[in-house]
Amino acid sequence: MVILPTSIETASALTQGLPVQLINEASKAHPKPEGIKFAYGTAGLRTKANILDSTCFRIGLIGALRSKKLGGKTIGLMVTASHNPEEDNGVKMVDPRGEMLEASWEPHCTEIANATSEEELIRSLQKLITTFKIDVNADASVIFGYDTRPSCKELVQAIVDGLSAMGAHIIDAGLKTTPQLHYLVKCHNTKGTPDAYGEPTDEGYYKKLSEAYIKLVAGKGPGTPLTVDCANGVGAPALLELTKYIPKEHLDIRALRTSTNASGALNNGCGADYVKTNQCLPAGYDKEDVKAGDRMCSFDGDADRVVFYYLKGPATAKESFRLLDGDKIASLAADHLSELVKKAGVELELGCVQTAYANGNSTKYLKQRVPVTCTPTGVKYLHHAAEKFDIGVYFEANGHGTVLFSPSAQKAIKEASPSSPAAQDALEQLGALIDLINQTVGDAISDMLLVEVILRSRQWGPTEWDGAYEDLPNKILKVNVKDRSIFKTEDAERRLVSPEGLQAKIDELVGKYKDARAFVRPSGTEDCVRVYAETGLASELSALANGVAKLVADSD
Ligand code: 16G
Ligand code: MG
Repeated sequence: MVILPTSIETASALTQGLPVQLINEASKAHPKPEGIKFAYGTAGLRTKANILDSTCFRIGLIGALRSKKLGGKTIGLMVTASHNPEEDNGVKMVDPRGEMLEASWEPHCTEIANATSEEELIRSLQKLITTFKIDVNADASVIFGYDTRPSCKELVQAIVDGLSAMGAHIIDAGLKTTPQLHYLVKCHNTKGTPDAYGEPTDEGYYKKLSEAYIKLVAGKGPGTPLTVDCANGVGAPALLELTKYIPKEHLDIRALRTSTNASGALNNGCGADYVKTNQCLPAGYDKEDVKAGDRMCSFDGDADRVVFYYLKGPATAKESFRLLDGDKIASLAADHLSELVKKAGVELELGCVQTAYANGNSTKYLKQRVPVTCTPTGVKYLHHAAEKFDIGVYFEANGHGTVLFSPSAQKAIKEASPSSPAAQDALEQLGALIDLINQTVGDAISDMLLVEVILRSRQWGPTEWDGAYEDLPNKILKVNVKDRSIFKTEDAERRLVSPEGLQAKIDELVGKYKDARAFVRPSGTEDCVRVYAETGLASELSALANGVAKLVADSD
């Protein structure tokens, strides 16, 4: 007779190998600050760096368990707070294919980060182990990277302490952009397989991108300079390294805001978020000899976002500034890739994924050309929706995005027999684009190269690119509320279901303006509620945005 273990017996058997003693001891060196509530959100765990030590230690523990759950596959941990101020920091987990942590683990990360004592910490770890039936005795491998923030060193030590307590194999990737870390995770896990993504080294990353780029721009004549604002962050050394692999005639970079050691400089008056939010040049650019028509772009603090822009008049005039944001990158990429697919004569469906923040006119433009879907904010949602297409172009308006080629699309492109030299050329270009684009996550460097390739191949400057459609005037406002968790949304964050009655009031207000749209959602990274408004008439924008913000504030 076979005696099946009861669930309690199964649970205790599962958690038996947990090194409780080691975890307890190590945890004492990383006490949780009292009265603070952490939450694993869209960007992992992110807050002021000086209260993150215990969280990093515990994420180390969880990272090791995640790897054990997946049979020892390498998991990534990235220490960064992206575009946030320098004093913030954060940590997020990267799954084996280079994608965001599986959502069902997020509440456990939150619970474990909030355990108030060693006993509670062990209990919450045991709960994770039994919920996901983790073999604690399995091997674990974790790679971590970090950005240029001064707080990273100590936080990384906390992670290492967590990983060591669990006996994980640790790979220190050092200073990295977030997308480089995603790349490395995928490379480690696919090495030696038919799906090998690339060499799991820095050199492998730069070689893969630069070789594909050179293939795509070869013979297209010398390029014109591109000014890059590196946000005084980790994108600066990465960009500098990349330029060593690409001759200047192919990529002529003028790197600005590269002070990674200057205290307080990170994201300060510069970077993709500053430029997108304020819809203006990085501070001080008017003294940087930038001229009308120059191509410029800005990375964010961890180089996973990029926005482009140019001036159509003098730098000193605010109205000269023209933003080419994530929506404009999506339209450029979708148009170019659709054209190549058509020329190549392969049957592939290309679709676009946006969020509610996409400018109404970009959605209109794209919908006339390709299928478009809308998801909630956050890369994990867009990424998964993009996987449903053969070629999925996804971009948030803030410049975070990439293009995914499904395995079958990659196969079709590789194996197609071209019917003409033009088809052959299109297939070769698609093949190189598959390598140029970092398909694990949005990557400022890779996206920047993609834009450069498309502009070069069309002989376009920023003005021609900008001509696709005219952005509707738009604004994002921040409203501080007592409790943002009461703001609940539906329909990909385009409508509020709670607080009751607020959506009806917003609808009524929006109805008073021409071609207007507005929505309200709780931020996933800051303690506030965000209001987005767009109107057909620029003169009406502030009235609508402020009006909606007031409705939110009054409902509090
Ligand atoms: C995070 C998200 C980004 C999103 C932003 C919204 C990832 C990797 N990053 O930075 O995609 O646009 O949050 O911030 O998912 P919010 O919720 O504060 O508006
Ligand atoms: Mg970022």
